[in-house]
Amino acid sequence: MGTRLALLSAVLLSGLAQAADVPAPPFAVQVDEDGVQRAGIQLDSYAYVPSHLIVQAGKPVELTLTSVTFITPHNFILLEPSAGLTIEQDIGSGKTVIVKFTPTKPGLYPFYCDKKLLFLPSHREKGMEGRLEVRE
Ligand SMILES: [Cu+2]
Repeated sequence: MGTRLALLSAVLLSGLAQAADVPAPPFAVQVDEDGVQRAGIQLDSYAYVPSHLIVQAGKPVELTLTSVTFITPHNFILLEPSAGLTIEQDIGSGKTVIVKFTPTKPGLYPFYCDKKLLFLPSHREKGMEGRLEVRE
């Protein structure tokens, strides 16, 4: 037990050390006992953490989107109607919103924030983008 904890700490610490330059590994979402795939995503300026989630097709997904920004509003857009994905959700600064959907088709689908101030690049262009990987 102690060894496993130490190992886990080492993995977490090395992950933190690399966070700045190496993309985090994909996050495989677990299926809860009630069959729902639940995960949380933190929204900051300008990133989603985690930014790459893996879920299974045909099972409901619940994403808890939590903004940790002080002023800047963000959103979560995932539009792939052919895969059952039509999400356009605003998340105000400091707010938490839950979105529910069931992906119907395997694939790799981008999600992003399209907020922008007039004449400035969008948040997506500043790197606020992630991927939902739907597996068989
Ligand atoms: Cu944004």
